[in-house]
Amino acid sequence: MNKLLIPLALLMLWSCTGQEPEQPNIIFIMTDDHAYQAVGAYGSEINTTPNLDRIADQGIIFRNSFVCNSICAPSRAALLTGKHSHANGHLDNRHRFDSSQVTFPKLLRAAGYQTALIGKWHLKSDPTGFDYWNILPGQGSYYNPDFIEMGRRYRDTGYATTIITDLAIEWLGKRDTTQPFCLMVHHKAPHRNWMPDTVDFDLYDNTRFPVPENFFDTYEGREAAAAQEMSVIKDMRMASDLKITGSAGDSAPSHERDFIWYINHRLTPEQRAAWLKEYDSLSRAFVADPPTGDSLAIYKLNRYLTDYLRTIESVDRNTGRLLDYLESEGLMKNTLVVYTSDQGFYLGEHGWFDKRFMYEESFRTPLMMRLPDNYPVRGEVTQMVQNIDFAPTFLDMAGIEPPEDIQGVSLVPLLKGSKPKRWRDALYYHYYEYPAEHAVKRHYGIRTDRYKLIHFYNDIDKWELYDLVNDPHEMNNLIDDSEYDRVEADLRQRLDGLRKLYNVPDEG
Ligand code: SGN
Ligand code: CA
Repeated sequence: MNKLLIPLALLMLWSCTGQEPEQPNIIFIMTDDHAYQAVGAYGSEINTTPNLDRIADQGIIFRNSFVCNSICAPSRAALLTGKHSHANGHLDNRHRFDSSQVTFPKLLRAAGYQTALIGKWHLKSDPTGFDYWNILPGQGSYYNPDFIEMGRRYRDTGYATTIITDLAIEWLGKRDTTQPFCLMVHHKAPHRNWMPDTVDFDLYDNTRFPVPENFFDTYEGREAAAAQEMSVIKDMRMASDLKITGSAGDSAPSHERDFIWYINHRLTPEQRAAWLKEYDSLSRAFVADPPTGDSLAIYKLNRYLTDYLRTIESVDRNTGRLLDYLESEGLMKNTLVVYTSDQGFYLGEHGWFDKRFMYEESFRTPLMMRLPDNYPVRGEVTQMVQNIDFAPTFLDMAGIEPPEDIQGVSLVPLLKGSKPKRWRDALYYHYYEYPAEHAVKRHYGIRTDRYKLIHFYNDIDKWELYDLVNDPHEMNNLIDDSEYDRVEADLRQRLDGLRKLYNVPDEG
């Protein structure tokens, strides 16, 4: 039978028998910049996420989940196409997504799924392959966000994470219950500039978070790391990032002006009153007695983490609301619920915020799944998986043959509990957005279960080699250590092999 006809046949069978369709529903929840270090199920030492953890507790947690290019829009393009950046054409945030490409929502839709996308999109071209879409333009706004609903622009009142969840629940309530569905819920949070909901202002007040042991990293032997501009100490903006106004601490006064304008013009009087109550006294205390040196560095870290974690609190609460809805509607039985982020993030490790580097904190991303009842596996999955695997996985679960040129692999064998003998033993990574904000140089590399080899190129030509067992924080570049010559030679060969496998063009 033609492969596309199989889902149709299942659907007909279901409509005749009145039983649930075998094709599972899919709810894909993705946040923007949520570090695994700030997820309870991953052992967070700085916050709790009881609702996100519900997904892992009732399902599975991926211990080794990675992206292929740690930056927003490329990550989304990889998710939709199941292909590395060079193959889907979306190398960096400045590109416009070629929406004529084959994507998994298009294929699901052709096979009878209702498809919807709500929240951050960031791919510039309009979404394709969705019966319903309602997106934040560009980066979106935390407060009173604009939306573009199938081409119609409007402004809503409230907090982005809550509104996106409301819209998701509303869409679920209106959907055609005779068809399986795929709903993508894409939050803006916890993206910079970390503006919390007013209801979360009492959280983490005066908390002194543990300082990562490499917070004061000096980047010996790592030239690209030394050249970055994403330092908590040097590159955080006092006003928009840390919410401290009047300190004269911002390099460009326009940053503070723009931020104050946003507070005065975007927020409702009630929101503004709550905002000023929270941050005015902080600002006054800072200006009256400004910390200096290391104390200022630690102050910035604490201020950053306080607001970052508050935005995650709202994600957690709203995800709980969505899970409660699915439970109350009896939808859990046949629904795959995915929680992930478009990539990881630095929470002070190496002294940083932001992402982009192939180092662990930004290369990894949280991934938890609550599986439909007929998938028996629960607990941990330790195999290395990557964001190019989503598309083939969802297609596989729906019984749709993935396109031949897809580069990710289906995770279904892992979800079914078979222990595949030949799972991938190395990952390919490639970051392109340079020169650009945060000054992270172009690089590509390979990661195995133990080692990582990275080549920084373009206006630099440097290799880095890490032994992740002996040096999990990637402080010690072993590229010139002769004891690792054989490891390096092997990794170079395997990296060449991956570049051939994925047809990476020679440039870079
Ligand atoms: C904005 C942020 C950056 C961030 C990029 C990309 N600056 O430009 O810090 O790296 O987005 O983020 S800000 O001053 O506007 O906050 S991404 O998630 O869209 O890739
Ligand atoms: Ca992001």
